Amino acid sequence: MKIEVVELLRFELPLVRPFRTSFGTQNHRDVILVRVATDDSVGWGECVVGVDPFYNEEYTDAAYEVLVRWLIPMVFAHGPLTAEAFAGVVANVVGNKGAKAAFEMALLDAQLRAEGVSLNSYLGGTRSTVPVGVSIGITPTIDDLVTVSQSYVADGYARLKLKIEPGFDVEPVRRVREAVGDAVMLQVDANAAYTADDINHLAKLDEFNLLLIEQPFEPDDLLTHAAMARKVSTPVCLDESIVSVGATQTALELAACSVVNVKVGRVGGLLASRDIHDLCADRGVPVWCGGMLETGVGRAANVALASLPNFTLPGDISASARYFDRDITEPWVLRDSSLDVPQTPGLGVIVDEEFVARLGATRELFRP
Ligand code: SMG
Ligand code: MG
Repeated sequence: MKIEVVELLRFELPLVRPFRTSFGTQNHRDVILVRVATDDSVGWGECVVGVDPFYNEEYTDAAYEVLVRWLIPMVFAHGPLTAEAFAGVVANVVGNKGAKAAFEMALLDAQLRAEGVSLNSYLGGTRSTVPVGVSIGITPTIDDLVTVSQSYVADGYARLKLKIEPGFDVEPVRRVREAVGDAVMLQVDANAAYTADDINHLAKLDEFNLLLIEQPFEPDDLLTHAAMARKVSTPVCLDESIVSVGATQTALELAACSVVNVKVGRVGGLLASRDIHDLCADRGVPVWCGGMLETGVGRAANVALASLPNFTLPGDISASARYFDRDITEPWVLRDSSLDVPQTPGLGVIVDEEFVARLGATRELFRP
């Protein structure tokens, strides 16, 4: 592809309700979109990093700067390229995987639109709908959590994920399990809020028939995750620790997890995500698609990825209405606790640029 223009759009999109995790509260998305125009097509990518470096070390101001100062110039200096070549072209930039993933997504979208190929078929997807769940933030009271959980079940979600932290774990899970019954799939996510001293406490979650417990400990503390996996019967899943194929291999060798959360923005892009999927499939380890409160753009990438065969657990890929009053693409709609996989070229969604402009988006243009 010969790239003619790269454009960065940035705007805020309010969430329908605050989302609180063990590391902080989010009221809106600070969205960066990458728009790539080639001689014969246009592609879009979404940068899913947080506004603060709390989930991982990336944050939106830094991701924007990395795109402007390094990634865009490196791509322009390289000349015509494919989406597959992108990771190699920007390999000198260490980390910054959310920024890289956004650029790669836009390149892949442009390339596949030009070829008339849908993202899901390019990646090797085998499903036309993907099962999804909803991630529920920490609430002021357990009663609130029960109410919110019941409302999502009423909306049609067959799988709930509860955010937990020290002081908000066993009792909230017990109450939600009692309220929603055994038929609803339930899992928890600690976002690294616990330490090795908490293993016996976390083992109390075993009685609630959870699908998994996600990332109880620090991302680089694989040995404590392995110790936990030996001690508890609930499967341990890693999120923040899974930053690459190599990190996944190490985690599996150490038996630090038996389930893997794959996030495009955390591992550096859709192609690395597919590689991690393939590795886990070879090892018989199920994966599922994580979420970063994406707009319709990033959600399209997640849905296509989740259509691959070893994505056997529901993803954190909820309908647009769970996040925003109005999405920036056509809305994603829940049906049978699933989303439909687009079959049209590329990501298969159209960005509502008029709406994005009304949100006050800044647009910065770059040419070779
Ligand atoms: O996109 O529905 C979503 C949110 C899923 O819980 C979710 N993501 O650790 O898995 C996670 C969190 C990280 C994002 S917190 C803003
Ligand atoms: Mg998580």
